[in-house]
Amino acid sequence: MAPSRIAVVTGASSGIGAATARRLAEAGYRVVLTARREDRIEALAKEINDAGHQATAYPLDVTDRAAVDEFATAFSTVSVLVNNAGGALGADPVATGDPADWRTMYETNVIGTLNLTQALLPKLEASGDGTVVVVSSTAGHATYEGGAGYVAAKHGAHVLAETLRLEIVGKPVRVIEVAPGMVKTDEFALTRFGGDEEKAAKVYQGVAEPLTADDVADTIAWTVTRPSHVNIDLLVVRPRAQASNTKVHRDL
Ligand code: 8X3
Repeated sequence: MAPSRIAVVTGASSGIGAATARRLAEAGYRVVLTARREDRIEALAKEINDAGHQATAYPLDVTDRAAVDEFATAFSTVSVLVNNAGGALGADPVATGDPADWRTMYETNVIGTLNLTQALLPKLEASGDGTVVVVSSTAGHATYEGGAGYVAAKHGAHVLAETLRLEIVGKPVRVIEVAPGMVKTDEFALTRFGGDEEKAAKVYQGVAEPLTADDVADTIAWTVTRPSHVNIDLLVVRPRAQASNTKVHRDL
């Protein structure tokens, strides 16, 4: 039997990353789960292995370049890299936003993606059929009030994907961007609002069915499992109740 192809997923400890790891494992990849929280990715790896698929956990902070370079030495080839780690901090207007939050968002959403992509690009190419997925956001394509820090960072992630696709055309590596809109996960809004459950709940208030992490994972797995010559450049996915970043139907 041919050895399973490797799919590395960052931010695999929860939400979209964890759901994507499950989906790619089901699709036959040996998934490598990375995140800072070791207990979470160990538990997920066990769950995936117990289900008869293949997973290993590797604790990693995507902003730590030395650690990322060390991580990359573990592989001779990698077939898929899903850059999912990231997130939002705060929803303050430009006038009062915290520069430290902006910096952290740029570090995780952009530099984290850059670190993993640079470190694994030779391994993706060596696979003869590699795929880089950048999980950006609809915030990478249009702004909204109170979103500037996150929107700027996600625009950065979008530009990274778009530029990389231009630069490596002709090599056997696809560059795919998946841009989700409103997704209700356990942590996204809670992290954004520093653990304030009331503020976090307001984000989804009255919205019939926000996307789930698995809805997004399903789209990511779909893009990855298209034939090699099919490159889904950009997939924007929102719940039916959301027409734009600022136009959301709420039953209140
Ligand atoms: C999440 C979408 O609208 O909270 O990436 O910026 S939004």
